[in-house]
Amino acid sequence: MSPARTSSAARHPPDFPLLLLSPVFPCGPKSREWEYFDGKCYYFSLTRMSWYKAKAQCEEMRSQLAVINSYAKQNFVMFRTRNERFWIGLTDQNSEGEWEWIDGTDYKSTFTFWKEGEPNNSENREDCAHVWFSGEWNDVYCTYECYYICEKPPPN
Ligand SMILES: [Ca+2]
Ligand SMILES: [Ca+2]
Repeated sequence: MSPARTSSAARHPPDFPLLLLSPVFPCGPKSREWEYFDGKCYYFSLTRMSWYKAKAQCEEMRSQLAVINSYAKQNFVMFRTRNERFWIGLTDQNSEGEWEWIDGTDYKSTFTFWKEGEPNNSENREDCAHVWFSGEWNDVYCTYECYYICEKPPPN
């Protein structure tokens, strides 16, 4: 090892404690399950449940089901869901065919990434949306058991 590498200044740079704060771990240094992307923190569940339970689970963690409102976010999600089904915060259960984002984001003027032929409201009972193969979206019945994605702002 070079002398520079072993100097005490190199091992203990004076600003080291500061680096542990938000710039390096914006979702919190003790929150390994929350992943940072573009101003928000995301949780990818390891268990499957209905859309309703997933929604409640996110709320219990002071978050909400994810709202995918850009291609960049879609891309981020796609690489972490690995072709598995994950619920997102999109539903048409209030009015058939009228899709609504859980946070009030306007559906009609916002990015979508439906699989071709979806949403198809199969058997007239598919009112909740999940990501699937290649991250594309599909509607399925809301009691289906999926993994889920929660999102929240970074802690202060
Ligand atoms: Ca529907
Ligand atoms: Ca469908």
